[in-house]
Amino acid sequence: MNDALDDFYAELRAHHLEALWRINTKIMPFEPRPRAKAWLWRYEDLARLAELAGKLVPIDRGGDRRVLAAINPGLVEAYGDSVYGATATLWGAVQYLGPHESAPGHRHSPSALRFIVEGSGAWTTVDGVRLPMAPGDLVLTPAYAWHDHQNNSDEPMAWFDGLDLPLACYLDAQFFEFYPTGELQEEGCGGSPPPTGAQPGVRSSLLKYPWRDTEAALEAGRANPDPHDDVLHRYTDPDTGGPVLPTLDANIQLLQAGVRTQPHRHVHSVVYQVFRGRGETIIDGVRFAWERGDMFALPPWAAHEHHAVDGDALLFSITDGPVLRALGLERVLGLDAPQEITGEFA
Ligand code: 1HN
Repeated sequence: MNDALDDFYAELRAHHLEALWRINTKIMPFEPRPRAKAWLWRYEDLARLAELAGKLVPIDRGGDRRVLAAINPGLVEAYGDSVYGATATLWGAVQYLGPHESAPGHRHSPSALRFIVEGSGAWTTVDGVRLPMAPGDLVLTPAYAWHDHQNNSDEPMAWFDGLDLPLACYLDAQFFEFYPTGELQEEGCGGSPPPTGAQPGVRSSLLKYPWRDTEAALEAGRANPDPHDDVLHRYTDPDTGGPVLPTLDANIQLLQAGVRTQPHRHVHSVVYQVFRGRGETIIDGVRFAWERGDMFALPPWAAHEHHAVDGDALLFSITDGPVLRALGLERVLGLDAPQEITGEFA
């Protein structure tokens, strides 16, 4: 009898089939069991290693970007070296340009944004529009927009890069082109139509969200805090009210001194970068202490709550919320009681 069953399973395998009852709890758990782990990358390490990369690795003409990407160790455990992301869908990285360095033009199907934590004197050019970058600014490089970066100052410059690249990789939907000259765009050169047949989504008419406006929105938001996120400002496309990029939401939240947010869970994953201040986020019972410039990843469905330590703190973040909502896969659940702390991230 068992021989017959073993033979049957072997024959299934030989025909490249599998029986649902052998895999159902793996592929259909009662709730998400993400392979990505909650993780934190310290700015101390990011800044030091980015600077070292600046010394060791020149940016070749026609080459690419000096970017150090967050690689989630839980994804590596599950999938080996075929997945590169801070979460299964989100790329988070630090990009570094030395004094008077530039990163040449290119464009691609994944959508990207930059958030500046520190430094000034550099700009990103998007379809010929020069966008100076200063702390607190958010700059978009939508799908198929030509973009290059230039640092004309005597100081190095580093910023956070967020992309939907892991998702695009999973969907095998990456297209990439070098700028035709292989160099920087001329200011005012304009964009180009997307490659034949490409169907990029809605592009926000606003490509830069300056800190001044964001700060004003946050100050106004103090009057209307959210129990789970305190003062949350979602960056939006001014024409549609929708997300800044078809696949990505960008948010910044002010954690007011003395406020402890209530825990909640959601299916969208998040990559945070600390813009200002210090604080703690409890994720599934583990305490993550953070300070300026640190980057941390929140996997799908992880319980989390935040609080600032020593005054106000500001967290910038990206999420794949627009994807989850478009697919009908989002779920958001508030939790009643603060989490019990069971460990420290070290
Ligand atoms: C990219 O185009 C940039 O333009 C940064 O600054 C990071 C990571 C993967 C693929 C493209 C940039 C990137 C990227």
